[in-house]
Amino acid sequence: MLRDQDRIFTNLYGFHDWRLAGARKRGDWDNTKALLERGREAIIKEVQDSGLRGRGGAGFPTGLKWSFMPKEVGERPHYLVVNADEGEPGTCKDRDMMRHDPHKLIEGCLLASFAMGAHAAYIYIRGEFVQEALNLEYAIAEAREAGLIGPNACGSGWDFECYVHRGAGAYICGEETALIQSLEGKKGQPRLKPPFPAGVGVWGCPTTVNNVESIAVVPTILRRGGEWFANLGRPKNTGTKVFCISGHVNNPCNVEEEMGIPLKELIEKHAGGVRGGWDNLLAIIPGGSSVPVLDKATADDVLMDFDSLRDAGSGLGTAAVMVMDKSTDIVKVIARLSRFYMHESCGQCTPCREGSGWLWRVMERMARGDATVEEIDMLFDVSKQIEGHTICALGDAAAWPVQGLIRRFRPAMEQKILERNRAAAGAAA
Ligand code: L3W
Ligand code: SF4
Repeated sequence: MLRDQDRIFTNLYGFHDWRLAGARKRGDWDNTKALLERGREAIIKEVQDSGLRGRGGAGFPTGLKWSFMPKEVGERPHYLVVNADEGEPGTCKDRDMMRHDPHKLIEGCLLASFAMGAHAAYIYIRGEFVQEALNLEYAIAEAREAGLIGPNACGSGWDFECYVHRGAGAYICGEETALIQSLEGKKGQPRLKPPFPAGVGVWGCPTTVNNVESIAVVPTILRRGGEWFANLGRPKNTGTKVFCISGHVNNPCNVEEEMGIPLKELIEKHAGGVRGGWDNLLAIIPGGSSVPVLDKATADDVLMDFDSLRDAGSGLGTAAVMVMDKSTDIVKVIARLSRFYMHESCGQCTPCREGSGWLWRVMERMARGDATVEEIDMLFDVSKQIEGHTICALGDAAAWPVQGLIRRFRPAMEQKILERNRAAAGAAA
């Protein structure tokens, strides 16, 4: 279990003042100038040494991503974009960080931007996060007033501005290329990669898009050292992580823990356990709605990190842990998720546009038992035709929950079909 002294987001629960005075008492903005004076390469190396992997879902190494930015700033300015469009169902960690710890994010923006040669950072925030956007704007104004950002930020000689841009409620704008389009004032639709944003990003300029948590942990990593972070968690899955635990638990919460904590321990220590006890557990979605569901047997000993969950047939995703006890109709749950992805598909690619709607319609029938057992295999086959055949990961995200359901809970689907057939036969008799 994570020791209190290794927690980064000590203000996560909002007990203390999130404004500059409170943030400073917690160590934020403490001699940031000295961190900047280490130089661009040294900052990137420290983040690489920490083993930090992106906290938005894909787990791509953050320091490596930064290293893709051109070393020299030529005619095209460099930009940092913070993906604060937190829309993944079950996920509410970035919201808490921006609400209760905005200065960690702003200081992280300065350090990351400097390391990548960017004089401006855009925080693209989900439109529904009204209070968080207000807190961020307030904190940015405080930082500017104190000379921490703006011209000659922290007395370092580096000019840096930070802007908040509010989204308008589309899940797909959390995909990095759609986010860039939206930031530019265009329709928020993903585009093919490559080119990656490090080559062609905002207004065609070199850009790095990072999740809120990935940037907010950077000041602490630089102060305490990449080695400190790398010693937490497990190899290739280092550091602390904020988990969002919701559903059928006694105490739903956001909690920062060590990467690689056993799932069962996470739920029992921090969320008061599963309603009715661990044996009453039916299923868990461990990383936001885009990753496949786990059954209890797998959840019993799986560790909460990128590689362990991948090996278990799921993923860490955004680390949003959704717990379902035995009262849950799991087929109905996945049908509801299918509706979500169908609704949020931007419609550019045929497999996603047509396939997500098709999955939803068949899943609705499955939830009613109004299907044949053979259609379960067909459903799986069609989901495979969507996976990997689209411009962005939303197509995969629509396919994976359905595949997870069929892999782990096929008997529940067959049971519904049999029951409906039996009821129909009884009515006809
Ligand atoms: C330069 C290369 N850059 C990869 C960069 C790339 C991106 C990052 C990861 O999807 C996942 C998705 C959702 N040169 C590069 C390179 N990059 N190769 O690395 O890229 P990628 O394509 O693996 O993932 P992605 O498109 O960023 C994100 C999953 O997250 N998700 C949901 C997300 C929702 C939220 C939210 O609400 N906050 O994050 C949940 O699992 O399914 O798999 O930056 O440019 N050769
Ligand atoms: Fe749009 Fe879906 Fe294609 Fe992504 S996969 S670009 S959401 S149609």
